[in-house]
Amino acid sequence: PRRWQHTTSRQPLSSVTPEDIAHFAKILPRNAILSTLPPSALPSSEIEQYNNDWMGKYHGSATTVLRPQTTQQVSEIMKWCYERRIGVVPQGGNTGLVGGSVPVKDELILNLGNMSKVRSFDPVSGALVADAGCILESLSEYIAPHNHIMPLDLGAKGSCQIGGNVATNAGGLRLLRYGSLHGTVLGLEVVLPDGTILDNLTTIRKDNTGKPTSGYDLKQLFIGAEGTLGIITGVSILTPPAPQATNNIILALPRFENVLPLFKTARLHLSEILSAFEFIDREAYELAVKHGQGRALGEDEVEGAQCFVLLETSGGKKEHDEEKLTTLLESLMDAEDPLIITGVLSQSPTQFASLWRLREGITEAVSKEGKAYKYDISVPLASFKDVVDTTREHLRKNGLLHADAVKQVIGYGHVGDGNLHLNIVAAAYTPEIEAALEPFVYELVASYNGSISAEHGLGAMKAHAIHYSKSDVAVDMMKRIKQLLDPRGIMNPGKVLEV
Ligand code: FAD
Ligand code: 2HG
Ligand code: ZN
Repeated sequence: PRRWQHTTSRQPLSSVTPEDIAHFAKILPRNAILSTLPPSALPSSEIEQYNNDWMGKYHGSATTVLRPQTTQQVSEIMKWCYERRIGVVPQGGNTGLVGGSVPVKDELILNLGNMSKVRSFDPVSGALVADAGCILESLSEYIAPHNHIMPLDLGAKGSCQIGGNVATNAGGLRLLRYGSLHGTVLGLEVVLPDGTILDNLTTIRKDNTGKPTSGYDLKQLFIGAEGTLGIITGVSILTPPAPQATNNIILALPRFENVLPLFKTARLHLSEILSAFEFIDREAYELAVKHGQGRALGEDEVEGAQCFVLLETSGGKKEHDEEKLTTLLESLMDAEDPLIITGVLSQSPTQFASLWRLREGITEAVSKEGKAYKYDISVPLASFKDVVDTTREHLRKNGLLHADAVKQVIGYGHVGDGNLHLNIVAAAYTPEIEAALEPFVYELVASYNGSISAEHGLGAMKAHAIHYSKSDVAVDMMKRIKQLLDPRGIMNPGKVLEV
């Protein structure tokens, strides 16, 4: 992986010193300061988990991790770091997949894990206000008795935090139905790099359309900023009522070309109850099964299948939804040239979860198989397969497609959002594989007028490649916003933009 160097024209950033630790001890209780520096002088193994990312691809060398409990404490920490020009990496659940949540050098890690209180929930409007460090799944559990669900869901739900979700503008499995966080986030509380608290929560709560009555919609700047503009400490989000009935079905397709007509047909038949439409290619499916993610379909059911689609419906009435699904299935099977080989409908909550696991569990299966190069791209749906095949062929031509280098090239993703997850599963991260993949993949995506960063963010991985997705004017404007909000460049340096 690329090591980023601080090469800005700004003054260099400072390393944390024992004097800084003495100052932090005035703000935080002792157990909220983890440091290899005196006086605690912990062994570096104690902070290893904070310095390394989920994939084991990006490694920081921070000496110090702070775990504040209140917004006021975050503000005091930032005031000090601003004065001292100490780089700060906000860290949520550390499940990010682009190296954004760990330092590039020895920046201080500000971990939000101790800020995990729900502040309020209005069961009538569904507005939930929570500390940024609340785990996504805990929030789902908190609102479930009120018959509400979180508007987003992702495989990392057991570890990722709502603040991290907002900071990355996470998409996930429900975007097709509930839209992006740019629409569902009502307001944010953010600590700016100099310690100023921007409280956008209270005002917006009074106007739960989420739009400010006048002026700039400032919260939008922090959604997807990946911690480069400030630290999100509180989130107000609109949670939809829980659907009264959910079903899911996995469909085996004889050929990739059927995915698009299938999507059109499913939308036509299911209209408002279609809540997810996820693509899994054959190799991704096999990998999920191999690593025990969900229940495999029968041998005869997958025979001749080139890919799979996981489809979910969420509606108001079980019988009504089942009828629609059955009619869809019948029309798919009855056609002269059927779009699907078979469809397996879940019959119980356990089967429902197991079918979802086949899709949600791919990332975990990949990490059990090897080290993954992940490209989270937007390209026209019709080109999903071409992108995967072309990349595989390119690696083959470079002599890298064998058990000791690249084991597999797989594709899966969110069809409804045109978002393909291209994963190259390697035996190890090596400079040769990275050189073969980059900029190759970025140029391939550009040739389809796609985006190199659909939902995971740019982080450290793609800061240098932002030009593939954004115009010079847009990048320049981003740099100016960064300069305005973070003039000393202390917020998550080296991420998103190379400044
Ligand atoms: P972290 O990984 O800790 O941080 C991510 C970025 O946000 C970093 O740049 C960090 O500095 C910044 N950040 C974190 N908290 C804050 C804060 N409070 N204030 C300011 N900045 C902050 N992503 C998707 O979009 N869709 C998916 O379907 C999806 N599925 C996943 C499945 C698995 C198994 C895994 C491991 C990851 C998946 N991801 C997915 C990626 C990841 O889970 C998301 O990006 C998630 O939103 C990150 O949340 P986090 O709390 O772990 O943030
Ligand atoms: C998903 O949709 C996630 O499963 C993770 O966004 C994708 O691991 C990946 O590449
Ligand atoms: Zn995804």
